[in-house]
Amino acid sequence: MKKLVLLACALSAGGAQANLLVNGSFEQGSGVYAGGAPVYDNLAGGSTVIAGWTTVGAGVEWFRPANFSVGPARDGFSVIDLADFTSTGSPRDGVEQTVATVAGERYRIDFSGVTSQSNGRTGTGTIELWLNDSLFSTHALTNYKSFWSMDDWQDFSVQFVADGPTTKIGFLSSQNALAHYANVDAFSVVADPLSAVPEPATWLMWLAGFGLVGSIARRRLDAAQPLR
Ligand SMILES: [Ca+2]
Repeated sequence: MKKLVLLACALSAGGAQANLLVNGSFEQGSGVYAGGAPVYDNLAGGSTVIAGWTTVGAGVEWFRPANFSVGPARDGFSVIDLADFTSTGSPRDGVEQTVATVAGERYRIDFSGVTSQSNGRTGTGTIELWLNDSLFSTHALTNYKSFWSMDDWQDFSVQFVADGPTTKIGFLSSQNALAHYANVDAFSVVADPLSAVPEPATWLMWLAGFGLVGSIARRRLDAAQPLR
């Protein structure tokens, strides 16, 4: 049994995939946060202040929920609002980053979002996932509250198969920022191989199955032995 446990641990450790995104939690960057100022940073389109990311459209708001006595962030301290408050949502605002991929391989994108009805917003929000400048999927935020709390994050997971050596990934909003919040955090892109190594639980089921078959075979063999 000890060998089985060791095997399960080894498989579990080997199954962890690295996040291909740089700074997927929006914790690193320059600008006002470099000095630790307790304010949000309103970033226009084309900004590379958030490490690893480029803002598009009218940009985003980069902030720490704790500075507004709400939160916590889904991961770490900082999040972004894809619906920048200066934006009308046309054409789109948000952040983009290009990651290295292998054509034909599958990947999984995970991210989290939260919205609210505070400050005149409707309590709805939509996150658009764009791959190589094409809309791939849309995700509705439904976890609103009548006050701005940001304590009820909604988690999303999407799979895609890459069609080239790089994939540009965009998290965008096409909504009027004065009517919606689309606060997001904890983005990750990981390899999700189509021919994945089975999970440890699957291995253990297989091994248990082999043991059962072996046991039945032994019993049959015993039963077939002539009496001496
Ligand atoms: Ca974060």
